[in-house]
Amino acid sequence: MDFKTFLENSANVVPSERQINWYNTEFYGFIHFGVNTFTDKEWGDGTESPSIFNPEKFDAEKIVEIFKKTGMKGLVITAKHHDGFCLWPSKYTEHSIKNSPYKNGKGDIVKELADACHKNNFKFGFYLSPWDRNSSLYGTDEYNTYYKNQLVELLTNYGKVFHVWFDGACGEGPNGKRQEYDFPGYIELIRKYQPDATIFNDHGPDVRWCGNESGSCRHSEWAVVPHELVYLAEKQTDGSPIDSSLPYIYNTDKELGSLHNIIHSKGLSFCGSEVDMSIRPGWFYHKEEEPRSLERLWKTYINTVGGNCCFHLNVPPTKDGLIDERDEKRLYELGEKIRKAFAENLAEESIFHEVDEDKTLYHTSFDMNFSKKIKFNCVVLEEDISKGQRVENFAIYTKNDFGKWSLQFFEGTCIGNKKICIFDEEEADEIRIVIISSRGEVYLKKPKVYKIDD
Ligand code: FUL
Repeated sequence: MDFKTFLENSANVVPSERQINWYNTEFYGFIHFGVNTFTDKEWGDGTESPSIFNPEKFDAEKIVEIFKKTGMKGLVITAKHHDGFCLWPSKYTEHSIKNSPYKNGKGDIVKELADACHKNNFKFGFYLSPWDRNSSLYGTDEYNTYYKNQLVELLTNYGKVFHVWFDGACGEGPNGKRQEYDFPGYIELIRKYQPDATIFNDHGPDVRWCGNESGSCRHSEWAVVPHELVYLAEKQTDGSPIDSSLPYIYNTDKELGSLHNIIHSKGLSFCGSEVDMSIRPGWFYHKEEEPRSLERLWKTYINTVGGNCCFHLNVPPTKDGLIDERDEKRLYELGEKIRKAFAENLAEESIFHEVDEDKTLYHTSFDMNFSKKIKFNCVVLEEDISKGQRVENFAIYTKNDFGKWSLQFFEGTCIGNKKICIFDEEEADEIRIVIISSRGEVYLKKPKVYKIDD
């Protein structure tokens, strides 16, 4: 295949409707809750007694309210973590909430949260750990049936699900064996019962892991990546100049979707990156830990939501089933900062157009004209990704005193779903966005411009 055809193919790798909806969710909460909350551990070994689980003040509505105020649009609950303890009364195991003192064994944390989400127009999702250190079936074919049965319970009894989170961890079960997970079989069930839900997994199909748990995002975070990396996703292009063997690339690599990586691929898929991180060092609640600073959370928000990813922030409830006051305060601060920063789009009335004389297939410019000079330090760029992710490099300019477009104040790679560009304050009545190079024709939405206070 010649290079031009290859570029054209890569420009036309497009997201599904559900992937576009997922991108629009942008920022959602993760809740790690279970027996570890009571044993003060990160990983339970499956021998915990259900009698320890009793979050007497658990308040799902309050959690949804706090998350909403932070600017999140949904949440994902650990319905079962590696210890195998189920936060819903699963028919298929005794290792569950039904044998706990919580509401005298009549409680169902998954239902309480799902109901609170649906009632408050908040998206609901779940995490179901494939690794189960309690099930005696783990390591045998029957475990996959057991896991699928649990999946169906969660997919059919709790209303609409927006996101299903598969943890890639695969350790030993109680009998010392490891399990071969039937991901294609699990995915089939999700497509059958919740066709709109996106599926997160290290290797796709819909959303991939960013490769770390510290909230850092690649400088160039492409959603169009080698199929070998996300082999559970639909392969949208075929063939490549070099037929490499599997897998030559991994989630933690510094570069994933750049041209020099994808050119060696056997095919390309669309699979955006989710950045999952906890507000505290641990995923589960530990009293002595402190929440991360506002600055760290804000930067992570900007770099993820504004870096062609989604931000999945974990906030673990306490033994009482409440959000720790320190976390609640930090979330409130973050929500306020986000709200204030993006409250007023200064470009609402501006005129936005492509500069015809600058346009070739792989290069173009867009101008924004304002009726008066504005002060700003943030420009938000978005590609219409329903047509594919195309922009390789761009720069943003204003004019000098002689009317020439020579003052470049920002340069970046990758736009994709959203790029939030923040820089020192500028003052201008005209802004030019130069697409230095792209993989095909560029479909840029009208940019938004803000003045963000410190
Ligand atoms: C990891 C797990 O081992 C952690 O406990 C946590 O659930 C994190 C989100 O994923 O693989």
